[in-house]
Amino acid sequence: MMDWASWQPRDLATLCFVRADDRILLIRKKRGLGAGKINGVGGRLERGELPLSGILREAQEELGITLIDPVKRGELHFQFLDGYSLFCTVFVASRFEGTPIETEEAVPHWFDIRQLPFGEMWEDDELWLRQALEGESFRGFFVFKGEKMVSQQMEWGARK
Ligand code: 6U4
Repeated sequence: MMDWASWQPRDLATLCFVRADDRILLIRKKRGLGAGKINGVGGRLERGELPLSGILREAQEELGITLIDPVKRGELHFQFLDGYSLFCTVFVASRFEGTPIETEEAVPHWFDIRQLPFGEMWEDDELWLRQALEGESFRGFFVFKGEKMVSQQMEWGARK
């Protein structure tokens, strides 16, 4: 069993899911952790960087867009059985400036909110992404063996 109370992540990261009406902007990640998968825009924080600054930078670097209204919705705790660990702050946004472009890191794709591509996403996303898009707050605690989720625990906060 994991002792999450004393858990310390190796890295800090962010994710942002941009929702525009019934569509959501996702990326196919070209490199790094989860390369090939579809996910929100995001990545690891630089040393000393705050989550909000990090997600603004990643949206610029990965897609060439400027997020206008990212709001924090959740916190994800990932322990990998090889020893790696990652804490991720999840944002939802509804406005941005610019046009999403393919970069060296990502290819942008719009999806209908009723047809999210869970089969191509990290396994935990199906446990919280719909709720996050509806404005719920959450914390998730996950153990992964490689790309396979081997345990999960969710905590829910107030609906906006
Ligand atoms: P580099 O290659 O250093 O630019 P960077 O974009 O900083 O990479 P990277 O690629 O290591 O970060 O990936 C971290 C990203 O992966 C974060 O946005 C969170 C995401 N991520 C990792 N495990 C995840 C999981 N189980 N579920 C999920 N996102 C996950 O939804």
